[in-house]
Amino acid sequence: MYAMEKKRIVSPINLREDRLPPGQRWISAPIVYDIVESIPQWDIEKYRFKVFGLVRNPLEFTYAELLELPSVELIADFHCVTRWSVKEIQWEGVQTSYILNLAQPDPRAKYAMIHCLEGYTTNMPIEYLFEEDTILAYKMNNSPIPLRHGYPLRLVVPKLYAWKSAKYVHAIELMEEDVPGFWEQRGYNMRGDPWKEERYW
Ligand SMILES: Nc1nc2c(c(=O)[nH]1)N[C@H]1C(S)=C(S)[C@@H](COP(=O)(O)O)O[C@H]1N2
Ligand SMILES: [Mo]
Repeated sequence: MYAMEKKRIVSPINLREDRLPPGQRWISAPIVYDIVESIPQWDIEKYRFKVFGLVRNPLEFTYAELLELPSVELIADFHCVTRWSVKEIQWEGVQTSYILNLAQPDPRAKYAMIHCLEGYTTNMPIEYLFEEDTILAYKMNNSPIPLRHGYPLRLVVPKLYAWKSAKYVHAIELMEEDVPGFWEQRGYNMRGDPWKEERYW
């Protein structure tokens, strides 16, 4: 028997002529940015990922259950608002569209808040979670995501600046109103489209 080929998604942006957003430059590897100095070694047995808020079917997964869900490989560029970009990072995980379809968003749900284990939060319009290249990744460059790059689970949203690609994700909350997350409360943009240079305010 042959193992089924994993679906491979190349972010459509990587094929565009304006692939490098305005005001950015390429560097070779992502620089670690964290709002706290040290990240604990999370207890994976106690870890849960949740979807809550305006959904008909709230969800809760163990890490082992997440690994059982249909997964994709994603190749996508990564753009930090501090003006560096990294080409073609390879991720593996579950499309957020798949998870949200299981959760069945209430029609009033228009925005999402991403909640992270160390207390970081970030908000975005719900549409970005239905993009085919938005995933909850548990692997980076063919290995489990390194601790400082977001283990055990990281949101990857190639169409937005990297501060929206939340590390150490433990929940997605769906909301009717747009509520600012950690950096958004400190002046970062509520959407953050790099091609429109939506950096601050
Ligand atoms: N949980 C969490 N996610 C986060 C951050 C953070 O401080 N905490 N920083 C963001 C910022 S500003 C950037 S640029 C990227 C950096 O990703 P890296 O640390 O994997 O290079 O993570 C984003 N996701
Ligand atoms: Mo950033």
